[in-house]
Amino acid sequence: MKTKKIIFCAVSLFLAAVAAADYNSPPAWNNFADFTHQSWDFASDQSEALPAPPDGLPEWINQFGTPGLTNITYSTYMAYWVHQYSEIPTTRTGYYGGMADTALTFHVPLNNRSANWRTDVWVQTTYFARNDLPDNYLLEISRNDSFTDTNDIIEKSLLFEQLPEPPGTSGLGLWYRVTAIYEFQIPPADTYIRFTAYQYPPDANHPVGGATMIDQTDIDTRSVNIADINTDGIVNIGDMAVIARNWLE
Ligand SMILES: [Ca+2]
Ligand SMILES: [Ca+2]
Repeated sequence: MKTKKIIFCAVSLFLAAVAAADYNSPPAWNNFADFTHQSWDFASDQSEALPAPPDGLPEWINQFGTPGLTNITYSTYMAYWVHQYSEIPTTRTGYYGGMADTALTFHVPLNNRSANWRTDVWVQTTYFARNDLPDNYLLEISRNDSFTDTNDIIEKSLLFEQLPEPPGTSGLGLWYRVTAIYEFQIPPADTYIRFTAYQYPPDANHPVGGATMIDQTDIDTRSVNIADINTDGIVNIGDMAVIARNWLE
């Protein structure tokens, strides 16, 4: 019985560590063509030196150029880079936010291969935002930084999670993680990704509203040949087998 309890505690500690870790369940695209990886954890204030290259771990990998945090936007002046809020108990450090909606834009250079290829983009952001609405964020992806070119981009998956981490003392916010995968049917030379976190807005009882904190953003990409039907990174007999099994269906 005692042993079981110790094992249970060890598992709980491990799960707690996993829950607090970012770059959570990455897509493992390392062996695919044109793999890129970038993590920003905003450990220091880079707002005066944009674009800011990824500062998180694992170290960034991109053979097509230097990825960057290109833009930071707040809806009021009461937001900036913060190492840690004293009033919000969290082990997380280094984030852009404050008493305002907060938006960060990222640029990732890609390989614009021929039409026989597609490009997949995996995006994950960990953030603190209003807890009274499920749509407390906006995730946008485009070929250009004005976010007007979204042609031939398909959202393949979207996972919205509330994290088991302490809320703010005001009771107006919680920690969340959003993980999405997009497919560019025509490979672009660049992608721009913008993540917006929405604060609990000021009201009669809360004159400045709740806080936002964008704590980390991770982006992985790959190119996939459209003949790689089983998506294992190579076009070979395995893809023929998929065709054979589905022949004339
Ligand atoms: Ca951080
Ligand atoms: Ca294959």
